[in-house]
Amino acid sequence: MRMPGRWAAAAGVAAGAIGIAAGELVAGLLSPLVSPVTALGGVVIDAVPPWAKDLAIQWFGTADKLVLVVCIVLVAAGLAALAGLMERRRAGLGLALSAVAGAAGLAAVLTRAQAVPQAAVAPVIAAVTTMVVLRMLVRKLAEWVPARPPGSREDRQPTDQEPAPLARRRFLNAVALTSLGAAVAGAATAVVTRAASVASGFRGSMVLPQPSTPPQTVPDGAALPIDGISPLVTANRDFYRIDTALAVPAIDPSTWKLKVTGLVEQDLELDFAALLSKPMTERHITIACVSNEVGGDLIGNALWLGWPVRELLAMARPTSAADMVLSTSNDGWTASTPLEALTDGRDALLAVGMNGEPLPLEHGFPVRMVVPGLYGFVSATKWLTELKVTRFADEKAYWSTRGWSERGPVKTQSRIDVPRSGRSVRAGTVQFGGVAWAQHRGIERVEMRVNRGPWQEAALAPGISADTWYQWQHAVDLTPGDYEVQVRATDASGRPQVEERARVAPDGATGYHTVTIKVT
Ligand SMILES: Nc1nc2c(c(=O)[nH]1)N[C@H]1C(S)=C(S)[C@@H](COP(=O)(O)O)O[C@H]1N2
Ligand SMILES: [Mo]
Repeated sequence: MRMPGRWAAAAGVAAGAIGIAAGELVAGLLSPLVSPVTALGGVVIDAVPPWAKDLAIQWFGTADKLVLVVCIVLVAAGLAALAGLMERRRAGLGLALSAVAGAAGLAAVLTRAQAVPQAAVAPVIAAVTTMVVLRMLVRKLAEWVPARPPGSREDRQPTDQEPAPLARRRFLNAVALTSLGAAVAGAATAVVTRAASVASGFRGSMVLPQPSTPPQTVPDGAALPIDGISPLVTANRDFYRIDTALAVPAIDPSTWKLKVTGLVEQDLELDFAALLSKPMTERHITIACVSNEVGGDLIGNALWLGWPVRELLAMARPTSAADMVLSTSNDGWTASTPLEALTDGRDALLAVGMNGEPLPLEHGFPVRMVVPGLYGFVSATKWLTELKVTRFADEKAYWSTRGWSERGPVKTQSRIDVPRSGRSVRAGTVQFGGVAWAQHRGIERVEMRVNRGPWQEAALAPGISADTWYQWQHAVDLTPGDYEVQVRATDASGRPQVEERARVAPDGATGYHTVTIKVT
């Protein structure tokens, strides 16, 4: 690319950067839950085909959002550079592209679940700022390097008579100032959104109520002393995170409300103070993602504090036609949970606490659902705002409209945590260990086999309850060589884990976790 072209592209990027930064700053002040960038990202997330979600999780794990943000930045930079080039070619062309991008941002912002009318201001500010700055920069560039006159093949180079050095300096200064302005606006946005979440959150100062139904005691021996085995209870900072929220919803608990609607005799509305005053139950419950591959780590066990959903539903009194509860989050995500799983006496909770702390923002603050025995995509709604009592025949949840099943009972699974696959270990007695789960049914037996030999029963640690995972261990004497080791579990109703391999879509993976190790 010739030099003036490069500078036109740079002018476009600088103009786009300051425009986007200005838009994000205005959004941070006016509509903290929805900004042009997060709204466009949300549209992309909702629009990508279901297999792409799996691929993203497979390739990037829980860093998939970071990757998306990087992609958005790259696309925005590319478009901005293009706008710069177009504007240099013909005044107005680059402005038109900026206006189209702004209109896309406006449409995205207004169609998000968190949309508020004032959210429309940010994309307008972004587009107008970009256009004004772009025009100004391209005009300064033309003063330095006049665009080619019609019919000529080359940009005209400055001649001795023209005050090129001065014009050049003016243009470069303008680009530098614009970039500085973008950086300042970006930093201000970070401060403003931070302040908003701190102000709205007051999560830090929140005191959790005491449970009137305290947790089951963890039986002796439930946590095995094996190096590298998954801890029996997963620390909050290590807990897997899966959701469609590009920006974590920062919800002010003092304005939070939960609505109960649909096929009920009594519509209800509950605020946070009312929820906290209810008799709380505290329970260890293991939750897992349907996208968890065999041997994967999209699963965790935490101590959840909450009010049983069945108590709330009992007040609303579902009609006999209902068979499902569609839960909705602040950001418009939905899950379809069988009504029965919420009323059959299991500890399905409106959770406010996780491992003795208020819910972390990314795990659903201030309130989420946790339902033993169901995958997260049909039960574990974070940033919960509504429970609509309805019928499977009438409503479909977020992932069910994208090729996943409507119901998601957890499949019995087991995992070898140590030794890790691919590791070398010393010949002699080799200690194997891991976890097995079949939430709400419980685990009865875990077996291991080496090189497809006979299944050997492993030592199964006592579980905290049928709703949590169990640790297991098994030691075998191995001589030097390569080994393939497999594990399988049987649930407490006597049903063995399914051997046949199935992919995660549409309702959860099956197959035996298989590791290969080298014994030296
Ligand atoms: N609001 C909202 N809640 C959600 C999701 C989501 O995308 N949005 N994802 C669900 C899925 S698929 C899973 S597996 C669990 C994960 O919960 P965690 O991130 O706290 O581990 O949250 C569920 N709740
Ligand atoms: Mo999930």
